Amino acid sequence: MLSDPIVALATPPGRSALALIRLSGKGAFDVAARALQPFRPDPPRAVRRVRVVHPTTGEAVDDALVACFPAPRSYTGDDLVELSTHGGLLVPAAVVAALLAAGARPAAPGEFSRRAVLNGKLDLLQAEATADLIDAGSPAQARRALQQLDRGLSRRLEQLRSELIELEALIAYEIDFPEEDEGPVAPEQVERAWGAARQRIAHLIATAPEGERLREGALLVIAGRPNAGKSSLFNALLGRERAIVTEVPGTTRDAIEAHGVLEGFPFRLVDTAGLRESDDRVERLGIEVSRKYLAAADLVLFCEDHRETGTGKRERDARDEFLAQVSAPVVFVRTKSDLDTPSDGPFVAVSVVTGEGLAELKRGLAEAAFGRLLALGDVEPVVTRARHREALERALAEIEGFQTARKGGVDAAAAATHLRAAVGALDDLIGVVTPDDVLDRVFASFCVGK
Ligand SMILES: Nc1nc2c(ncn2[C@@H]2O[C@H](COP(=O)(O)OP(=O)(O)OP(=O)(O)O)[C@@H](O)[C@H]2O)c(=O)[nH]1
Ligand SMILES: [Mg+2]
Repeated sequence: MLSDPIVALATPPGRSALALIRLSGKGAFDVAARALQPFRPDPPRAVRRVRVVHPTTGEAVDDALVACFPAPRSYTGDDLVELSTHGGLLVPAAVVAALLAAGARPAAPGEFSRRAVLNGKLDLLQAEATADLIDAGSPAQARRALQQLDRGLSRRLEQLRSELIELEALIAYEIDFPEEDEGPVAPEQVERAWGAARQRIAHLIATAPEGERLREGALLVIAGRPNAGKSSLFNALLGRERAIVTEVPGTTRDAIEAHGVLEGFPFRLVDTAGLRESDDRVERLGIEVSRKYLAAADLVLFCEDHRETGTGKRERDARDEFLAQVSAPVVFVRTKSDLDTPSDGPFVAVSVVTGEGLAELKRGLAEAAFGRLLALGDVEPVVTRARHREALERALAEIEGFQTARKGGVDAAAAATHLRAAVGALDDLIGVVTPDDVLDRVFASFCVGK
């Protein structure tokens, strides 16, 4: 059923002072009345104290606070009850059990937000932003999610949508009066409107690589010869001793991945086995893994200990051969600068002993991985999911199709179908009319209670 009463714990289970339970749907207040004493939904949005009692056993479960949000002024758009109970493992579960016994059913993951979308309280982009905000592990992710929750991207798309509809209106005249050469609408006007819409969509698509990277974290792979100081730098960037460091070359034998935040941006840092020819079977496997990571990297941090490299031709060749295989941008680092006489070059000199160069390196990495987002600031909307990018690419293809059709002398009505399709792609994106399978995909990753 679409709006039957559902219940779920909205906070994570475990030891805590309080827990929040949500109950929503048609008849939610009746369900609440069977388990809460005393229960009155009026006045709305006011908090009052209640006793939670299991409706069949009569057992007292908790003393709680309750607030009622009658439809449509609630998160879901249906009647909604929010209960603050005591925390821990037992009490919240017992309160949920009491509400289930009173007639609710357990909510599926993301079901509250899904109803909010179906009831027009949130658009699909905002629902996604809710999930992103909860999952955010860095300030930049949180700011971006908040901006999307605030309809930053939605507004931009709605603006685009109305521009396309205006363009449709412009050529509607040609559809109605095809035999007239000079209508009231100059061809340049159509051309201008078309060009503007096309450019706006292209701009949004161009934000996608870094926008998607912002959600997932930039894959930063630290590479270099054995003993170059890779693991030391990995630990220094993470701010904790995650990888083993020794003076023995070949210490790291497997790739180690960890989440880190640099300059407020999310990174997936990977420490790798030093690249060299090796007879050791385990080390060879590690080096193979390093190569796989290098192939997938968004950014490579190439470490060199200048006291050891750059001497022999063989080593220089090995370095060049390595770099030729990397397609991601490479940031060069000269390690152990405390042991070395300083010199200039296209690299950042760092020392994990003195901390020299680390701040500069972090800034450089954030700039290399998220430079476009940094330039856009937090106000310009950004596309953060493959779903967004695909819809915009579809819209762009239709807009191109419109122009091709016009240039090819196709009649106005047929050309206009491309504009319709472009508007449709934007509607899918915002979630105006959203098919069930799209909703299933969007909400599949949500947690229960959201
Ligand atoms: N003085 C100084 N020593 C460093 C610095 N960074 C690393 N070292 C030393 O260099 C040695 C190798 O460091 P690691 O971080 O294990 O080097 P690695 O590149 O991970 O080495 P493998 O895992 O064997 O490939 C250790 O003895 C570190 O203490 C530095 O900035 N200054
Ligand atoms: Mg190492």
